[in-house]
Order: sequence, then structure tokens, then C-alpha cells
Amino acid sequence: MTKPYEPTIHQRSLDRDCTTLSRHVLQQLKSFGPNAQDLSALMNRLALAGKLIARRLSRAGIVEGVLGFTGDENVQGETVKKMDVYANDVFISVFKQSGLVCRLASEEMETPYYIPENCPIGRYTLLYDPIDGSSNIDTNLNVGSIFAIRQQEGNDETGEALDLLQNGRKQLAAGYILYGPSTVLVYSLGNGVHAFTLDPSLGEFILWQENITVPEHGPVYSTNEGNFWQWEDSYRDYIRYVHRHEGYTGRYSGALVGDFHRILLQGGVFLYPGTRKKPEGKLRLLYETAPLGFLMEQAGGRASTGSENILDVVPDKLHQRTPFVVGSSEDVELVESFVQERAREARDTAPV
Ligand code: P6P
Repeated sequence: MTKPYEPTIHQRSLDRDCTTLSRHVLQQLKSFGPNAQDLSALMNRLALAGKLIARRLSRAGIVEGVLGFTGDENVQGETVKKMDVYANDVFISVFKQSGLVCRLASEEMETPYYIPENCPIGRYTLLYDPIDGSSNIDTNLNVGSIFAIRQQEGNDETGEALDLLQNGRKQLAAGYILYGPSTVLVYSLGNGVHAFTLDPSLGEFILWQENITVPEHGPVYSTNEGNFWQWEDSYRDYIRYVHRHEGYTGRYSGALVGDFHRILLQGGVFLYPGTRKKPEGKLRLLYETAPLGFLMEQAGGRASTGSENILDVVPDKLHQRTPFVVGSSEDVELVESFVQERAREARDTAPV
């Protein structure tokens, strides 16, 4: 009787190279049904968007249209980088013929982009920040794309995407693509957080880490201390605390995705509080803080506005902003304790 084939030493590395993103999604869903196929196809399209953007970024400075500004302002009132426009168009081109989504809601577009011809109700909406941290591009520092997938609900006849004004627990999937020394795609379907690294020689995102869990505590606090004097006293109290206690180190890149990725892997806390002038903060809920909050909660961490779980926040407009405190459970709780302390003091000293 012939001996069955014995897997060789190559099997392990070959199996890993064959764990592509689309296969992993189907494994995650333990199904080959239509919904699973849709989500696998969606993730595949997101991977294609990431590859197109990574390719363009890798040629910054040697091809036109990567560095510098367009001279316009976006709906956020921010100056638009050429890469913001390119990346936004990448997502539109990648998804408009996919037959998977009805709408694309982006930081760069005042209202969603509708794809009516193939939109049976119950299909998906993609919410995304095409290039987060684009001010880093001209100095060759890391940037990222952030995405969330939600089910389309109702006919959205008004075109105001009111069905999107729901909390972050309506997200079916969320993730980001980090364009750094390597291009890494991190996602969750609500069953753990998983990371893939782009192998340019294969043109595939290959599984790098599965079921990533954030340490309960970490040494890093990540925030723009230049805003210190604009913060509420509670956040100043927290910064004074970490300045006076051993074991903390500040790290801040100016690009949310890179700072978040560091916290996810090493532990600690990222905070972008509101200021006295802008108590709602700078970061946008539907395509920045809710997707990243979803991921951090899936990794065993916490994400809040400083006082409310970020996934419970119900937006009243598409581009709503929120303060953001995200990371290791112990570190987020420490920041929240300063917020609670100041709120208690305010209540106790309020005029009767
Ligand atoms: P600041 C980039 O513009 C961004 O939206 C995030 O990526 C980043 O965390 C934050 O703003 C940086 O803002 O005020 O520190 O420059």
C-alpha cells in the first residue's frame, strides 16, 4: 500500500502564504453563504484599494500628483492634499462596479456617493477616511486609510443617509490600512482582530497576526500636548499625572492610524480630547473613531469619548466629530477617572 503524502517542512510557510485575506474572511464566518461571500468580496476590494494607494505613495516625489496640496478645502474646512483626492477616487473606482455597495460615505465628500443601478436594499454602505494623516505624506511618514461597513437600511430616498445616523454597534466590519515600512491591513468582523501584510511580490495581503489582543496596560500615551492649554482641566490632570509617574513615554506621529496601531500592539492610550473652543474634538465618528473603537473593543481594549463608550454615540450628522480616548482598558479607565473626578467636583460646587 502506498504511503500517504507526508507534508514537508515547506507546508507551514506555504499554508501561511496561502492564507489570503478573502480566504481568512470565509474562515472567520465559517460559511460560504451569500452574506459571507459578499463580505469576503468587500474585503478583497478594500485590499485592492490599499494596494493602489500603497503603490502611488511608494512613488511620491517621482510621479506627479502625490505630494502637495490641491488648493481646495474639503467639507471639514481642511486643506486638501493631492493624495486625499486620489485615494478618495480609488475607493469610488474600486467599489462602483463591485455590485456590493449602494453608497460610499467619505471624509472627503459632503454627501455620500450613490451607486443606484445595483442597489437592492439590504446591501452595504462603505464609510471611509481615504487617507488619514495626509499631512505626513510630504515628509514620507506613515499614513492610513480607515473603513467601516454597515448594512444599508431603508431606501434613503432623501439622499441624507439618515439610516447611517446610528451607533457604532451597527458596524458589520471595520479596519484600517497602514502605509508604513510595510503595508498592513487590520480588520475585524466582530470575531477578533486580524492583521495582514502586503507581499508586493505576490500582490496579496498575507496573514501576519490573528486574534490580536491589546495589553491591559502599556507605557505609551499618545496625544498632541501642544493643545494642553485648550483642554478641559481633567485632561490636563491626566497629563500632569503621567509626567510625574515613572513608566510612561509619549509617542505621537500626527497620523491617527499609526498611533492607534502602536497602541493596539504595545498597549497604552491615544487621546484626542475636545478643546474649550471645540468640545466635540477633531476626529470624525462614523469613519474614524467608531471603526477604530470597534477594533479596540474586539482586541479587549476600550474606546470612549472620555465619558461615553464610543460605540454608543449616536451621530446627528454624517461628519460628526467626537473626543476620542482609546487603548488599553487600564489606561483608558485612568483617563476617564480624571474626567469623572472633575465632573464630581463641578457637581459638588455647582450653585444649589
Ligand atoms: P493634530 C490627521 O489630520 C488627523 O485627522 C489624525 O490622523 C491625527 O490623529 C490628528 O488629525 C492630528 O491632529 O491637531 O494633532 O495635528
